[in-house]
Amino acid sequence: MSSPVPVIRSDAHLAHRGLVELAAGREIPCWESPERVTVIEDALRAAPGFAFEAPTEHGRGPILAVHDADMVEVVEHAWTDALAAGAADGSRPLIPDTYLIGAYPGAMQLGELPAGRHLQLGAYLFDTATPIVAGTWGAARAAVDVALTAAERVVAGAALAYGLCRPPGHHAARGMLGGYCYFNNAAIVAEWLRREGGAQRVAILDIDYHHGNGTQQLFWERGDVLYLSLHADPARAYPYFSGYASEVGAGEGHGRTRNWPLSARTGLDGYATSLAEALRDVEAFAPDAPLIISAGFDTFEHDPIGDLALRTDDYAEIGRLIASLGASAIVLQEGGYAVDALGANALALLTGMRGS
Ligand code: OKP
Ligand code: ZN
Repeated sequence: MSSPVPVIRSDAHLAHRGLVELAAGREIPCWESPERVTVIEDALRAAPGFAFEAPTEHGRGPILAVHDADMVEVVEHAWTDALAAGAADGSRPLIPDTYLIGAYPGAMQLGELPAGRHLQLGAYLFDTATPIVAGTWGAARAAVDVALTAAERVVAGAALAYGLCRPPGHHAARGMLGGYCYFNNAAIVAEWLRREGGAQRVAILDIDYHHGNGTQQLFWERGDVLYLSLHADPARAYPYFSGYASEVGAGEGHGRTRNWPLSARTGLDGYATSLAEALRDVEAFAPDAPLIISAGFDTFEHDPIGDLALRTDDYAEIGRLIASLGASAIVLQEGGYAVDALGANALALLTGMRGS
């Protein structure tokens, strides 16, 4: 019997509850709910072979190694600035009404932002699905600590560790927030392995339904971090503007980004074909650090915001295929919104990865 798989989890996320998001002009309850990770933790606790641990604090340093300090301050202070300015009564999430898109400046040199961090939010967000509430800063900080603590367990010798991150991270870029994401947990771990872990080459495999535009942006010109993503074709699926197969990185990062856009209703066969290509890329890159997996279960056949067709048992097979690399791995939770199936799906992936 192999040693238990460390599962790093925190209750700090419970205070991050966004209330509403907009879908086709309608106000709907946030898909990205606290229950998502509660059900995963419950399912793993009911199964043998997992050891549950709280994260240790790593401070802001690893976050600031990846994200703009001004953006981090907006996440920290937007809520209290809004209350202090009387711009919010604390009963509803902050969702900006005005966004600083790339076309705004044209040839103008714009250099100033309003002082209130709640008013700066629209300069960093790229969608309306990423609300700020009182508990957001604490939850986003804890998710980073969860990810880094999982990484530490693997660096210390565990073959596999699972960081039950919430909020997720892969849509957060250097100076951009969105897609339920504030800080890019996987990218922070990759950078931390480079700076603190002595690694020269780090690979991130993203198996969430959505393209990890944030992770791709962060490592676009980097030769030392391989970013591979399987996801719904952005021609029909969020985030729409990135994730096409033609995107392969630039400069020293040329060829170190690869994307596999998938058709609607892709099941295990089609998925495994693309995954095999990605795994060959990992092997050719020969990382000298644990493999980082951005793990989303929104590829599930019944996911409410996805349209792929993976089944619960398929996650075990995907886990076995990844494990066939023989590399140690840090699995970090990203998306997945079919709450009733999330526990079984996470258990299946981890069971496949650990080999029993
Ligand atoms: C976060 B993660 C679809 C709207 C999608 C945001 C999705 C964020 C997904 N109609 N809105 O990658 O699971
Ligand atoms: Zn997703």
